Amino acid sequence: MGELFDDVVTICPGMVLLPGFADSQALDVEIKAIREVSPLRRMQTMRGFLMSVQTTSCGQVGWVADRQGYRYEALDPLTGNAWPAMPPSFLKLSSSAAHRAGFADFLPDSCLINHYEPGTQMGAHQDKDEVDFDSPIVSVSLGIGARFFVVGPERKGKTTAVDLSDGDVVVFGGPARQYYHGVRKLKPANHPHFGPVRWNLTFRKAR
Ligand code: MD3
Ligand code: FE
Repeated sequence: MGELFDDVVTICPGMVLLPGFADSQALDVEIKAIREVSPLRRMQTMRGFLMSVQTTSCGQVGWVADRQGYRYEALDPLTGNAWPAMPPSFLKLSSSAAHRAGFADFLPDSCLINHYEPGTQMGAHQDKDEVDFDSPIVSVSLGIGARFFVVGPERKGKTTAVDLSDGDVVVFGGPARQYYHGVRKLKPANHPHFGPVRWNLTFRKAR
C-alpha cells in the first residue's frame, strides 16, 4: 500500500487518492442540470459496438466517440448545441484536489461524466485524446463503490486495484497520466442517495 499522511494517499508515483474529498450530493445537483441540456447516451467504439457506460460532458469541449474515432468537440453531437458550461463548483473541486496532489493551477476545460449500473465495466485503456499530458486528470467517484485498476505504461501486466467509494477523488499526473487503467464490472449495491448507481467525473485539460 502507499504512503499515508493526513488524508492524502500516494498509490504510486503520480497517483494520489483523496478519500472522501468531494461533497457528492452537491455535485449531484449539478449533474441533474447538465443532463437536462446534454442527456446521457452510449457512445460507439471504433468497431461500432455500444459502450456499456453512459456518458455526457460539460465544459468548453466534450468527449465524443464514434466509428470515426475518439476526440473532444465543442458541440454535443446529440443536440447540435454547445455542451453545458462547467459549473463553478466543479472547477473549484477539481483545481483544489489537483493542488492537494501537488499540481498548482490546474484549469480543466472539460468534464466527462460517466454513469455506471451493475454490470457496467470499462476495459483497460489510455486517455490520450487530450493535447496536454503535463496536466493531470482528476477523477471523482459518486454513489456505489467500484474496483478501479491500473496496469502501467503497457496494456498487459500486473494490475494494482483501488476500491473507490462515494466522494473519493483520485489525481493522475506525472508518469501515471499515461498508464493503462479501467474499471471492473460493477457489482450490485445500493447507495442511500444515488441508489444502485455509480457516477464518475473526470476533469481534463483537453485543449
Ligand atoms: C489513469 N474513467 O473516463 S476514473 C475514463 O471510473 C476513465 O469512470 C474511469 O477511465 C471511471 O477515461 C476511471 C480514473 C482515471 C481517469 C483517467 C486516467 C484514471 C486515469 C488517466 C490516466 C491514468
Ligand atoms: Fe480513462
